[in-house]
Amino acid sequence: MFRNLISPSITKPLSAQKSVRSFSSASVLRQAAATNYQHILTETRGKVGLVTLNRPKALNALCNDLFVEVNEAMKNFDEDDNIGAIVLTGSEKAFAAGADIKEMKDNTFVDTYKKDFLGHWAKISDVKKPIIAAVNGYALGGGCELAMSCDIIYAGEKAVFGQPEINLGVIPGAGGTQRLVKAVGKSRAMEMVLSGGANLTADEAQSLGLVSKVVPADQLIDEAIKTAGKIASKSQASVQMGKELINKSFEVPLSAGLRWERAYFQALFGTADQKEGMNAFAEKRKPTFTNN
Ligand code: CO8
Repeated sequence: MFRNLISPSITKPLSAQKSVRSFSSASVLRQAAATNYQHILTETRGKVGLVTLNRPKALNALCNDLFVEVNEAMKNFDEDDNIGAIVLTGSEKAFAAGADIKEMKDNTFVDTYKKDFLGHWAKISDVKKPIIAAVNGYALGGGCELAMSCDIIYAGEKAVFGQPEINLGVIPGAGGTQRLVKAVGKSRAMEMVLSGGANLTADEAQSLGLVSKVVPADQLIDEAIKTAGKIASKSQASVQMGKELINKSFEVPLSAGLRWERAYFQALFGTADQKEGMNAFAEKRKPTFTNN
């Protein structure tokens, strides 16, 4: 059964309903949304969808149900024409302290392999709209990987990025050996993944290119929403093609990537937004994009 409390095009499962929850600075909309999800909060701010991981007692450890909810919220925002970008955040203490260790500790190899354990984490990569991860506090293990699955990372001053899985007798499973290398280089990625330490501070993460902006913790969400709002004001086809192409640069050789880029650039001349954008420039006015 589904019900819509926030945005006309957003539906939330009542099955995940939680009865009592207290909020410090949450908005009314956020509280309404929290009654429908058990482990996350959702709200809209203008054209921006905000997803907040909300499992504070476990430092937002990414249990299976939490990730199911994240995927559903992301899908709903992705399908909502009124939303142009998404922000994903956690609490001031933890963006997420990793996959839920207690939930998975007794798993067997055969089960995890046969059921593709945590394979659904990859669904976040199917989201076409840009996602900004606003990271305060711990982003460890799967938490760091979740942030890296997003398109832009903003960090609060006390954010900590690390891949401690080796301390548990395993390795990263959702990008820690792949995306991290591309963001911070081989040596630091090796050090982090193999020693389970060498965590990155927010400033280090920024200087290495993992993070694009560091701000005081209490300003983080507003900063992320501001940038997301700016992105959401552009033509959605252009934004989504830009995201797709940048991600493609990790997958394909340069010549193929450049060919894709040129083809998409040329295709955009078939949109009303291209006419509006270029006419507005010529007429010295601001463009009004209609996503057509
Ligand atoms: N899983 C489950 N519970 C957790 C987790 C976690 N990852 N992290 C913290 N918690 C719980 C603690 O057990 C504790 O619960 P309780 O109060 O019931 O004892 C509560 O959160 C608070 O934690 P602490 O008391 O430990 O808080 P501290 O401030 O002392 O320490 C730390 C904070 C440093 C973050 C510490 O909690 C910690 O080291 N956590 C584990 C970090 C970690 O190892 N993360 C990696 C997990 S493995 C992983 O992410 C693999 C991802 C693979 C993805 C594959 C996809 C296909």
